[in-house]
Amino acid sequence: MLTVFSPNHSLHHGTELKDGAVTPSFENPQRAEMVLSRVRATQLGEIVSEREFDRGCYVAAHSERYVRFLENAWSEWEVTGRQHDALPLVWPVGDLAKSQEPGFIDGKLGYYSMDAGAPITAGTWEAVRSSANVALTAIEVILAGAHGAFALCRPPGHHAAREYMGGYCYLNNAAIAAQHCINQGASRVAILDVDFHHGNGTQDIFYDQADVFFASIHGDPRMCYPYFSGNQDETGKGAGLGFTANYPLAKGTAWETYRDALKTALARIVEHKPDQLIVSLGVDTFKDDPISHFLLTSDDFLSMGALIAKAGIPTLFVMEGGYMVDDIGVNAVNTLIGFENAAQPR
Ligand code: Q9C
Ligand code: ZN
Repeated sequence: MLTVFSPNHSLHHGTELKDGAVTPSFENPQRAEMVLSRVRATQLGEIVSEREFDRGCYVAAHSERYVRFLENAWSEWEVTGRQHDALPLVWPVGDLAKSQEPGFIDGKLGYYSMDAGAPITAGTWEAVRSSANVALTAIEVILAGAHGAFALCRPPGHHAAREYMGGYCYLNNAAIAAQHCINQGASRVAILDVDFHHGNGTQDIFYDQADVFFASIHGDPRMCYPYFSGNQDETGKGAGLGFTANYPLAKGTAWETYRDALKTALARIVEHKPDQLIVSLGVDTFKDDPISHFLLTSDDFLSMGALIAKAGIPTLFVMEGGYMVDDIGVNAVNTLIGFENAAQPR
């Protein structure tokens, strides 16, 4: 299977607030390097660089003004004389209607975010747009006839909605790839999100669309981040009603229970008859993940890949979360190897 990778990911390295203290983000550059080394060590296949796409491809999944905000945020922050990462500190919740964009960067940061988990740094935009280009380059390989491909994206994307960042995510790489398929003529696409956290951003982007089916398996939002979405009764709205499916699972879930949810989600996906499947591949479902609460083993990711292959749909894997750096390479690549070993050639 072909892997698309950009060294530009390392331009983004930020901090986060953990238990009230500023610490280096769990979402660090070493993550992508560990996955890349494992792709090489296992000889998964060719590794290629991303190519350029125009911003219209990003605007297919986000608003124009949000993309402009991401592009300009660091320079607007920097001219105010601050050097540390730009983090939001105020949000327009409840009746503080989001009627107009603030004129000042501190207001914009809150206006365009769901939490303080997506720091803007000097290299963030360059890394973010390269990550989206990695996903777009890889989906074009699928559109050209490959049965599988791997977009080694960093930063991740699934918490980023049409108009906000959060949870280490800025542009939604999986959503951008999915909408690219539709814009290139696909009738239907499915996105399967196996990251431990609910893919709230992807859900937001496609919530009222019938052409992109979204299924997410994740920690129950009553106990797990992002807390405010991912319940079973969220199934889409308008034309999109019935085209979103959520499978919240309790903390402590291990493979057997996870597998049943995965089979159910895949059956729904097959029913949708998608031309392409995009997997938001977070491996923070791993038993030793430092910020998550499922109990999957490295071998379970082989089984996960095999089950996904059985759906028989051309599949793009897009890297999302996974914070146990020592094992992230094995876990991500095991999913791909499991898929490859079970896939039927087209
Ligand atoms: N104690 C992704 O996996 N912090 N983002 C949660 C829980 C934010 C995860 C803290 C986690 C964001 C792409
Ligand atoms: Zn996650």
